[in-house]
This record gives sequence, C-alpha cells and structure tokens, in this order.
Amino acid sequence: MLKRCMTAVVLGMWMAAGGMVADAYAAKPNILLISIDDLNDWVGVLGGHPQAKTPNIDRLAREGVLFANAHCQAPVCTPSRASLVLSKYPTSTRLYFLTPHIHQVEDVRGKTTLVQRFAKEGYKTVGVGKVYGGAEARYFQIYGGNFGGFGPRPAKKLSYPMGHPLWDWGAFPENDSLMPDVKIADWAVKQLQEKHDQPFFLAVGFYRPHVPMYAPRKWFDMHPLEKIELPKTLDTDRDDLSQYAKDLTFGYPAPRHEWFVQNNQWKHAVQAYLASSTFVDHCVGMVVDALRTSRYRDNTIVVLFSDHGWHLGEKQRWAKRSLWEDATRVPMIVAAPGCKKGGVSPRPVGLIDIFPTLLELCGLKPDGELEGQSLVPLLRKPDADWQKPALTTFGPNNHAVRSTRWRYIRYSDGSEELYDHEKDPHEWHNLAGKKEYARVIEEHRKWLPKTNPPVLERFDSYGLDAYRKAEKGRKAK
Ligand SMILES: [Ca+2]
Ligand SMILES: [Ca+2]
Repeated sequence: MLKRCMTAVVLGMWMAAGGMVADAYAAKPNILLISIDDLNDWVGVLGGHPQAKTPNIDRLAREGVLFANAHCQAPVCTPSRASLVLSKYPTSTRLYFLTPHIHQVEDVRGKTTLVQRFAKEGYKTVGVGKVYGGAEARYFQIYGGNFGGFGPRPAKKLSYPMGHPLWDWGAFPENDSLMPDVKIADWAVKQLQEKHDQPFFLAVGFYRPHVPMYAPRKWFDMHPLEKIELPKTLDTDRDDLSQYAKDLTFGYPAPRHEWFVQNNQWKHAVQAYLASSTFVDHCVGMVVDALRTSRYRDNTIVVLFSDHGWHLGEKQRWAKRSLWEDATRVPMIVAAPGCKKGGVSPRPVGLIDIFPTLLELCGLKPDGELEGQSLVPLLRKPDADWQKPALTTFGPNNHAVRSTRWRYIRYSDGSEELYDHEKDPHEWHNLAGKKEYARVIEEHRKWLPKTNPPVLERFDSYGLDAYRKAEKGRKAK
C-alpha cells in the first residue's frame, strides 16, 4: 500500500513534470502540518459534543484517515509538542510540564527535531504561529511570526474577573481580520500560492480555542446561548478517585468548576469554546482550500492535530492537566496523496507517531531513536491489528495507558483507575478495585514506562504546584 501511495505520488509528479522527473526532489511529497491549540474532541467527526460545528476539519477527515482514538503524550502544551517533534516520551526527555522548553535542556537540545530532519533531507521548512510552543524561529528556515498569538483583549475582562489574564471569554474583537489566527492563515495561504523549487514542509499553528476564548460575534451567533447543551457529568464522579489523583488534577491554574456554576458561566464558557472552535475550523479551511486550488494539491501530505484535550466541567474540573479522556484525546488526521480516503481508525495512537509516519510516507530512512511508530499500516487498513496502546504522562510515574477499549491510569502513589469505554464512555466508574478486572489491569500495566526520571527542579513551571502537593501527600503517607 505504501508502495501504491508513493507510486501515485511519483506518478503525479512525473505527469506534472511533463513525463520527466525533474530532479531528485521531485519524488518527495510536500508536507502541510496544521496544529490547533487546546482543541478536544468537540469536532463534528469525533462526536465529543453534539453541537460542535467544524465543517472544514470534517471535510479533511473524509479526504484522509481520521484517528478517532488518538492521544497526546502529555496533557499540557509544551511537553506535548516536545514529544511530537522529538518523537520521544516525557520519561525520556524529562519535559513533563509547561517549562522547560526543548532548547533549555542540555540532553535534548542537540537532538534533531521533526522539522529539522526534513531540512536535512532537502526540504524548505516554513513555519507560522504556534507549532513548537516556544522559540519557534529556531526550528524553521523561514518563520512568519505569531501575529499577536493569543490575540487582542478588551480593555476590561468580559467574564472572569480574577486570576490569570488569559482566562476570559466573549464576543471580541469586531472583525475576523483582527484575529491573529486569520493573519496566520493568510500568511500560510501566500506560501501555498508561491512557486517553491524544493519540496516544502509548511507548519501552521493556530491559537484558538485556547483561552482567552474570544472570537468575533458571528461565531458566537452560530452557537446561540439558549440552545447550548452542557457536557454530561455525574455529580459523584470524584468519589472513586484517590487523594493523589485529586491533588494532582484539581490544583490547576484555572477557575474552579464551582465558580462556573455559582456565577452562571458554565453555558457561556461552553458557548465560547464551541464558537472559538468553529472560528479556528474556518482558519483551517482557509489554508486547506488554498492547498486544494494550488499546484501542490496532488503531492502534499496534510497532517492536522491538536496538542491535547480540554475539560469543560467533566469530572467537575476545567482545562487540561489530567490523565482522563477529556484531556488526552485529540483530533488527528492524516491525508496523504494516493492513500485511503474517509477511513476511521479505532486504534490507540499518539502524536508521538506523526514523526515516523511522515518519514515513511516520504520514503525517508527511519530514525532508530524515535519512540513513536509509523501509522502507515493504519493508513492502509484503519482497523489493522495494533498491539501498542497510547501512553500519556503527567509528571514522573503518573501515566495513562489507553488501548482500543480501556483506559488504565496509575499514579505515583500506586493508586489506579480503570475505565471500560465500551460501557462507560464518560469514565465515570472506576473499576480498578474489582477482582474481575485484575487481568485487564495486568495487561495494561506492562506498558507503563520502566523508568521515571525526576522533574528538572530548576525550572519552576506554571502549574507544577499541583504535582508538588500530590507528591508531598504521597511522601507523608
Ligand atoms: Ca495547548
Ligand atoms: Ca468516578
């Protein structure tokens, strides 16, 4: 099948070159990597929320393979993106939390990251917006900037009066043209309209639906407040969690769930998240539409992903920084020329697998240091046998193992959770204490990392307090 994919690519190029392969680069497909910040499974084709409106992502999924059981390797921006571009688990890099970044850690900064590998292979590497999640310009030959990143903010907060300056939501600013994500899309569109003499690796990183959840009024109007449905929750959901789990995942730097409920903001925030997601989907559409009408249409691999999920009240908590499905499941699509269209893979995969997949799709030599595995067998047959589960880590010795059916979590104090996704898609009922599941747990346990190097203490990461509190509680036991 890979041969067939590649044959189609080469044939397409051969015909485009008037029957002659123009040069050594001609056989190599271009790459368009689209990154979205903090988008969970509230995407039409993933069904995470019945009111999600993401027509452009849905269309892209129909043109490629949708990985419907894809997970981040760390449930927070920087380490998730680091894991993706290095194809290494947090337990190999010690990049567990928001800081440090790749270039700040001696053992890691010499490694060749995804984009740099393609530069070595003769690709022109071009980036814009948030891709690596910090020091972007170091990694691209041409970097277009972030155009204001998280975007303009109103003079006075619209919804959430206290706390972090980014935590706010509402209809703002007036026009799409004031949104950094639109400028980022525009910049990327221009790249696709240009003539490139080498194969290119174009990485486009959008900022919404990351807080502040501002988008112009029209995107809110597509999700009328009075019709907003809240996510399904169980009031007693936390009762079967260990104290360690609660300390680790409820000490996050965001408003408490109780605040949303008491201040009548839950629906507003759900509306803002849906509006921000529909808005960013529009930006994705701008770029993918430009590709479809460009000379690169038939020889470009498109990969779309989000860096982690997001809670909106599930388990009575908000945002990222947990080992549950809400924080680990991500949209992930691979659309490669000549390959299967409209496939949906139920197999557990990770963002860590993108790097080796792109190498194989481009006919490049595999890199034995990469810890992900190529997804080309699933691009061929989306439900092919697949042994390896997806692994997510949140601090040393805190891991979730996601197989096709189960989620197994083990925290550093030894406490465990097990959820059966066939019967309990919301992960309400922790089965870990029940004897009849001992064998399932045993099977999942063997995938836990064998080593858990400690946090690099000299980097005082935002949001690390919760981990420290949980560890303090464990040691006091
Ligand atoms: Ca993020
Ligand atoms: Ca529960």
